[in-house]
Amino acid sequence: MITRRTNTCLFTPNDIVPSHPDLKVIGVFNPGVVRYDDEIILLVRVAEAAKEEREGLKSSPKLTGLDKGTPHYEIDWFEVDETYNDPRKYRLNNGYFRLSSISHLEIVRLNSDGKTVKSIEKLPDLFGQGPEENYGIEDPRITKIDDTFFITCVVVSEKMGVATALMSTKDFRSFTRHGVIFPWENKDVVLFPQKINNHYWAYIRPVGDLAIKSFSIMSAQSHNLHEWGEFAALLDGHSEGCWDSTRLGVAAPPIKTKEGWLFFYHEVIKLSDEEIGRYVIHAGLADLHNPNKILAHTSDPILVPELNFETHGFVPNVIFPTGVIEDKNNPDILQLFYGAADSMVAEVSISTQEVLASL
Ligand code: MAN
Repeated sequence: MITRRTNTCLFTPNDIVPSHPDLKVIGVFNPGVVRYDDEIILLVRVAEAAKEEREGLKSSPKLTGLDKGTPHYEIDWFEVDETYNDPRKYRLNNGYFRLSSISHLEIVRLNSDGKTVKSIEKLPDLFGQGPEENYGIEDPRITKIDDTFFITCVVVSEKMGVATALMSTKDFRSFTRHGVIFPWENKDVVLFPQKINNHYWAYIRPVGDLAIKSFSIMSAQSHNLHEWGEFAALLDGHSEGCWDSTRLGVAAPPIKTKEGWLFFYHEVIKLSDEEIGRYVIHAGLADLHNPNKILAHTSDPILVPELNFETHGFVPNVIFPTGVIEDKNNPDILQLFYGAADSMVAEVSISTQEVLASL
């Protein structure tokens, strides 16, 4: 484990105004992060659930459209399999799943220290739009390539299931959608901040039903950020446990260091199929000229959920970093921004040298 130099809780669901009178905010978490002028900008995931409760039924909100920037929702009610125990989703009696909440993104501006909030803003562009996003947008990761900020995010819909889509912006006021780039079922997609050997690169984490082995972090390459190929499997889970106990996913876009591309990734440790597990954090290092070559990774986690706001919340025992920036005043310090227990957003500062020494 490495030393937490500073650790700050930034904001909680109480700081967010619901987007509709029928909904309540149950979590604000998993922020994409970037330094922009004198500020640090976070794109945060806001999860909302129906306020109303009905006996014997569970609710799942979906977006039906935006009217002058205001989202419209419909709430579906289901009888569910009561033996399935995961606050994030329900298993319906026909075997299909529905989410217990719906997410959109909001823009949070922090002062340049990354520890104090200046403003939190809703933008119509950052709600799910159209049939590929009608169950919402989740877990954004931001990468600046040349003068454009590219955002990979999970989109959920009846049409496409759980997929990863691409958006871009130059000013964090208007956003362009580029559609789904990794279809069902792909999460934890991060882009590298520059071309390597004339290609754009991404780390991705596809999953499926017929697991021959644990799911790997993979790489993919592209000429244009839209069409991806050259897939290579890179990293498998490290821990012993049940068959899918070792799900991994890259946390945030890799950071260039003299030693290689430094990246952080989560590992889900669960001892049985029934439990959600603990989300712990590892670090890895990849060759600067070939991200398929993993030079080192930690075998023991560098961060585990241990503070009260990490071990308690909507999904207990979760640290889920989705953004990393270098401290402006101290080149050795990295600030990791993470969702804690799928409930709130926090920041932890760590030393790059200490992380590299642990590899
Ligand atoms: C999944 C994703 C994340 C979430 C974690 C922890 O990996 O849905 O959005 O934060 O689980 O619950």
